[in-house]
Amino acid sequence: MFVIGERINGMFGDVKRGIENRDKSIVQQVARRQIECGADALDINVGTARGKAMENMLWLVECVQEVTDVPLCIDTTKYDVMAEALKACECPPIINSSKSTEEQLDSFVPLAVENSAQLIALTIDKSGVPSDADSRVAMGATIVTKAMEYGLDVTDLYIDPVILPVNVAPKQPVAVMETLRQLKVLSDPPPKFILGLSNVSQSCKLRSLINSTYLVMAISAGLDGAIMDPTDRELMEAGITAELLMEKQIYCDDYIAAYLGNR
Ligand code: THG
Repeated sequence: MFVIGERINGMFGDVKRGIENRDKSIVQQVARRQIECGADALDINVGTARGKAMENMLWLVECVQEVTDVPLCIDTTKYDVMAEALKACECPPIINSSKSTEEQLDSFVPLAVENSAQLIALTIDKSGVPSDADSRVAMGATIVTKAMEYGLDVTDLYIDPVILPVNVAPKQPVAVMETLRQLKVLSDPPPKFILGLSNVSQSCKLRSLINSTYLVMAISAGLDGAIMDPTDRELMEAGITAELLMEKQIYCDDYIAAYLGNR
């Protein structure tokens, strides 16, 4: 399971204050804690913090790189902010994200190739997030075709079928799993699959339970990783156990400690 820590996001009050006050200690603390808990990479998103998106992003990248050497997952829809942030990354980064429109793929796929970056591509087009699996699968095929056209290794490609909150979009969790099952057999080797897991429980009660239950379900449908909260221990343990039962880990009595220790 490839775990991208979601917490360096200006959507969270502590990180937002850290960005606005240029207070490195708050942000670096959140970065270190996620790594200690098992994050393989860190999502970097300036969210709604006051100030210029470009300056905020470059400050965040520099701040996080002072305390970690894991790959950064640059989370912005702005091409110029993405391009500058990638240049500032010391470790091969992850581009988060491109939509499935021609225009976006024609700019973000070459950007990934030029920067030796991995790319997350969303099954979102001009009309937004599709309500069914079929449209998502069609967009997934477009994404893989574009990757091949520009010479992006398919193993450096993550497709994100985009999960929405279950309280307002109750058919989406099933549609996303159906998409995962269908796209897994699209190419050999297949691309990888990722989700912004916490979206599923936004504004719901029992968030942690919904997140961990859906993580297990999505892993059984073929999910490879998630942008998620690695500091939620039960969530991490549920994901690791799902991978054990999918025969992606070998059993030993201490399989959770072995997984977290061996990364
Ligand atoms: N796909 C990709 N990238 C993404 C997403 C995705 N990046 C952003 C997001 N979705 C994933 N990250 C989060 C981070 C936080 C929350 C949800 C998804 C979240 N935040 C609290 C809330 O809104 O209630 C913040 C409140 C708080 O606790 O302070 O739920 O889908 N590729």
